[in-house]
Amino acid sequence: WEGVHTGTGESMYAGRVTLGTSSSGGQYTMTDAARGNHRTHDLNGGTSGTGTLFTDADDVWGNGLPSNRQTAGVDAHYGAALTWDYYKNVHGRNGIRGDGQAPYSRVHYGNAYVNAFWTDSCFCMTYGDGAGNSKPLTSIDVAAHEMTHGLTSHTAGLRYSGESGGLNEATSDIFAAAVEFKANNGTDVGDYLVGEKIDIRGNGTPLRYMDKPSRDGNSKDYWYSGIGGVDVHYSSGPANHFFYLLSEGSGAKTINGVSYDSPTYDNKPVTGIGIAAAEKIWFKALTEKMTSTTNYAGARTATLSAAADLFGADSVQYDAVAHAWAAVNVGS
Ligand code: ASN
Ligand code: ZN
Repeated sequence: WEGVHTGTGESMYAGRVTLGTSSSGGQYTMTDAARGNHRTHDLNGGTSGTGTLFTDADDVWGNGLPSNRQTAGVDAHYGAALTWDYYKNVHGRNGIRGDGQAPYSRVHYGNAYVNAFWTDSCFCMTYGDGAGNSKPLTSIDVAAHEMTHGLTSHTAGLRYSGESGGLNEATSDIFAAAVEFKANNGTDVGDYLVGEKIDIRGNGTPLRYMDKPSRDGNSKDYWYSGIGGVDVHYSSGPANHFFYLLSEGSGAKTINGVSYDSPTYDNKPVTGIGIAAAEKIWFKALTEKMTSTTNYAGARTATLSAAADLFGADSVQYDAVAHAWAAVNVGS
């Protein structure tokens, strides 16, 4: 009776989903054998250790409500699966470490904890339940953001401070958006917003906006000398803005029902090349060109080099990379 199974989950953020599960010892476990044995654990309010692996008698998990302990597990497990599939199917990468092994996920961290995070030392992602207005921190884009910190750590290794820290954060936001577009499962269509479903401020606004990062009140739209001194979640702004412009171009646009209006530093328009080309360029730059100390100027060089490798130095994609960086005041 041991084996690989497909369970059913009632998630909080994506409706009814299928889950990779396993059976052992007469019960099902949240162990995704088809995706590097990604496991989801219940920390049950703890703040350290592995907690307990979620188990279930009938392979039907959660009920869509946070009061059911399994529900947060369903969303975390599903978000990790989508992210695994994204890196495999879009970029040909077998796991964020490239070795076929998945990290594991921990939910119900602490008491009313309003954050989620990646930890290198446990090779794991951790999610809080939120507090007050904010909902559990287990939406698809948040899961993809955290798991991508693991990819960055095992590739470029962008140091988490200064300009490289902003690029590290932007990388997580960029692939969070890319995973969401790829998931496009009806309840979670793609957008260039980060954490919109968590409702962390209780007024329906997302954590971050990629078309014009300053919409959050803190993030920077454009590079400037000294940007390395601000919080990495704000110095990520120019790179998020670059990725939006490279994908979609400047000006007003509505995508999947969400309205954007992306400005440029020099007020010159930028024409986008589509997210499918843009995500290939960022991935190649991250995994083959950037290092732990790459700054904004280095990210420009890395993405230009990646675009030249992928599309040629005389391609529209290469020119668009140069134009999108100029539009966020990097290079000329
Ligand atoms: N949720 C945050 C992040 O992944 C946690 C942190 O500040 N590192 O960026
Ligand atoms: Zn982050």
